[in-house]
Amino acid sequence: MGAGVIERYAHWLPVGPGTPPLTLGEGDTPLVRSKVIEREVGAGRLFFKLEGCNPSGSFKDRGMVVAVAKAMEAGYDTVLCASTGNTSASAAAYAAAAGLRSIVLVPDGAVTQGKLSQAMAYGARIVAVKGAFDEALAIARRLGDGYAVALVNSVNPHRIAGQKTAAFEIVDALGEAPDLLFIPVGNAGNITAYWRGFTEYRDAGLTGAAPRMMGFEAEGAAPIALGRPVSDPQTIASAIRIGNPASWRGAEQARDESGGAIDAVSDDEIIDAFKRLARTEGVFCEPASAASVAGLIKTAKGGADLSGATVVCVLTGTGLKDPTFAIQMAGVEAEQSDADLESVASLLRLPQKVAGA
Ligand code: AN7
Repeated sequence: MGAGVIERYAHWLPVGPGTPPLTLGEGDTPLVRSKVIEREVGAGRLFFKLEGCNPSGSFKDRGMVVAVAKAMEAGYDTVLCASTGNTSASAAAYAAAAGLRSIVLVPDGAVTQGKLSQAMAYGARIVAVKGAFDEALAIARRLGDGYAVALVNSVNPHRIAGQKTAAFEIVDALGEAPDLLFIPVGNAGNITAYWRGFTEYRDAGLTGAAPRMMGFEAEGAAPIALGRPVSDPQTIASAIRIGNPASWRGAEQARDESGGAIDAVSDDEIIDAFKRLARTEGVFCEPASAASVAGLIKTAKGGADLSGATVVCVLTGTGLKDPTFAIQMAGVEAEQSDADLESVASLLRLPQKVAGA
C-alpha cells in the first residue's frame, strides 16, 4: 500500500519497463461507510469513496500520474492542460515530481483559491483565459496537436486508464461491484473511466456484475442530461461548470450499457448534500463532489427502492479546495474571547464536571 497506482495496477495499465515509476502515493483512498445518510435514503449499505485523500486533493491524481509518466517516457519536457482547477493542481504536482514544466489554462476568475494556490506553489505557468473552460480546452487541444507539449486533459487516454483504478479499488474493498455508483459529471472523463474499470474487472471474472452508473451534472451546466451543449454554463460547483464535455459519448455509453442515468441536481441540492456530509458524516468535500450525494438523495426522493442495495458515492475532491464556499455555507464567525480561563468558560457556559463522574 502507498505504492501508487502504477505499481499496484501495472498489469491493467498501458505501462512497461520503459515507463518511469512515478508516484506521489496516489490511490488507495478510504471507502467509508455512511452513518446517517444511508438510513435517510433507505440504502442497504452506503459508502463514500474519499478521493479528496489523494496527494493533490482530488481523483485527478490517479490519471495524472499515468499521463505524466507516459509524457516522460515519450521524451516531453512540458505538460499542458485546460482546467476548472483540479486537473491543473494535479498536473502541476506531477510535473514537479517528474522534473517537467507545466502550463495550465484556466477560465479567468472561475477557479477556486485553493486550486490556484496549488498550481502556483507547484510552479506551473498559469494562463487565465478570458472565456469559459470549454474555450480553454479547445485551445489546449490545438496546442497539444501543434506544439511540443504533452496534453494531459482526459482526452489523453492515459488519464482515463489511470482513473479506472478507483473502480478496481472499490471492487477490491467490497469483494464485488456495488449495485449503484453515484458520481459527479463535468467533462465526463471520470464516469467513462469508472465504467471502463468495472467492465474490465467483470470481463476478467473479478466481479460478477457491474454497477448501474448514476452520473449527476449541475442543473445550470447539464449538457448530457439536456442532450445539447450549454453555451454559458453556471453553477456554484465551479469544478463542473462545463458546457460541452470532451467525454460526452463515454458518459452516454456508461449510462446505456449499465442501465443507469445521467441527470442534474440544483445548486440548492448540492449545498444541502454538502452540509449533510460535513455535519452528519464528518466528511468535508468540495461542492462539485457533493453532486453525487445530491443525486443519491434525489433518486431516493423520487421513489427508488434502495433497500438491499450496495451504493457507492464518489466524493471527488476535498473541501479544502474551496474554503470560501465552506465559510459562506456555514454563515458563522469565530466567537471572540480574551485569553483567560474565566472569559472562555463564561462564554461557553459549559456545565460543571460532576465529582466522581
Ligand atoms: C472535484 O479540473 O474538469 O466528469 O478541469 O474537479 O471527469 O470532468 C474537474 C472535474 C468532479 C468532474 N469533481 O469530473 C478540471 C475538471 C471534481 C472535479 C469533476 C471534476 P469529470
